[in-house]
Amino acid sequence: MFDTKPHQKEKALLIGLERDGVSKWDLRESLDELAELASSAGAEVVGTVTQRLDQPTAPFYIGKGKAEHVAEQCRRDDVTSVIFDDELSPAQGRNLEKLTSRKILDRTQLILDIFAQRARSREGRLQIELAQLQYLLPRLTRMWNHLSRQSGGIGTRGPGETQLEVDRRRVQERIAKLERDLAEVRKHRLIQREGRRRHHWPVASLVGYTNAGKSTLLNKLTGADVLAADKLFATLDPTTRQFVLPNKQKVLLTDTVGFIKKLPHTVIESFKATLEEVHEADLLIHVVDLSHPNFEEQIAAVNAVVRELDAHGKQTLTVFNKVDAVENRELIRTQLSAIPNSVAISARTGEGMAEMLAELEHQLSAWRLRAAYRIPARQSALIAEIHRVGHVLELRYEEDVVHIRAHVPPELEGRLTSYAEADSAPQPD
Ligand SMILES: Nc1nc2c(ncn2[C@@H]2O[C@H](COP(=O)(O)OP(=O)(O)OP(=O)(O)O)[C@@H](O)[C@H]2O)c(=O)[nH]1
Ligand SMILES: [Mg+2]
Repeated sequence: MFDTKPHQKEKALLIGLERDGVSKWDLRESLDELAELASSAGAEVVGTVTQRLDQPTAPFYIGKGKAEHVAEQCRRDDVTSVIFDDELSPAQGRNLEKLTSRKILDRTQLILDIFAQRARSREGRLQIELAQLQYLLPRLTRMWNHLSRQSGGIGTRGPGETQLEVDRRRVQERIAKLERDLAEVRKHRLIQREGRRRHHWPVASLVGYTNAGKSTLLNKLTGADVLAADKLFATLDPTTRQFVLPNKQKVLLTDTVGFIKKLPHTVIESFKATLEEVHEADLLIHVVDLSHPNFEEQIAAVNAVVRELDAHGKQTLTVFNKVDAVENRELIRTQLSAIPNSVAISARTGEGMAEMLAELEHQLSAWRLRAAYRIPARQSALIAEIHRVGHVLELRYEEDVVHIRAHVPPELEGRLTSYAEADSAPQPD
């Protein structure tokens, strides 16, 4: 998308709206993050423009006067692109482009652009192309609708609509093809996962806000060589490495794409195959950048995505990272006591690593227990929960009772005692 000449850096102007009651998220912080996204995409941010409006205007998103002011600033400061903090309608995009003669982008396109730059694996590329086309498809329609409504008459109806149909069909065909290819990739992934399952090693999945330090931690623990960089969405493709805890317990550790607030739904949808790793994990390691001023909102954003992936309720080790950059030691203490089973580390300096490994050992030791249960088949929510947060080894229906042999985390185990098979106390695997 940023297809300027090689040495010419894209110069971006950021635009945000201050809206009453609509956005709980502070505008300033949202724009700061947008600036980080822009520089991660390779642009230089030359300024920000904000406006207080109850709701976006249909033609320009911002007011007309403001839009003209933006156009002038673009000329004055040699701005090459204008980036809006929310999704724009196709009409807004077009009007703004006409008024400013500059490239107009929104947050979603920016994130998709970064993903497109980062995707290395075939799977990653397929997923990002799918997300981009899904973003495009409704816009294709609305754009043509808009055109024929505005100008109407000869040349816009017949041929225009035919062209639209052709374009839409092409995009839909391509989407269908990408979905088929991804289904293949998914099958392959499933085989790999089954292979790993045979080893009976617990799988821990690193989750966290983008730039929290997930890849740095994976590299530190396993000596892997995953790109860790101070830019958003450095990692896109999942990496799984094995490592052995001091007590000889083996663990598979998966690193994957970072999360972000307002992560476009199209992205989550098309990255489902990759994010499946999170869904299938036995344990989540939630890495938090404690040195970030908005770490609490980042935690909430990550939890929201985890929920969307139907991976909530899994056993989670919260790792407060970057403590070397936290001056307020009191903050570390309060966070550690606020969140159970949490540890504070610096993946950079190694501080706190021993405690983290001990906590991992502790949490995973429970995974070595497996137990057998008899559960009435009508308890479908409970059975679904065992699937989601546990690791089912065997499942057998017998009339209206389900026999399940599974590894389950301690909290769930506590709630299942009344269903335990008579002669089966939890046993080491
Ligand atoms: N000061 C400090 N910086 C760290 C620490 N851990 C990671 N970083 C830095 O934080 C930045 C992001 O680290 P990554 O490991 O790439 O983060 P990530 O969570 O994998 O990010 P994405 O792949 O973008 O989701 C890098 O510049 C790291 O060097 C730490 O403990 N302390
Ligand atoms: Mg990473």
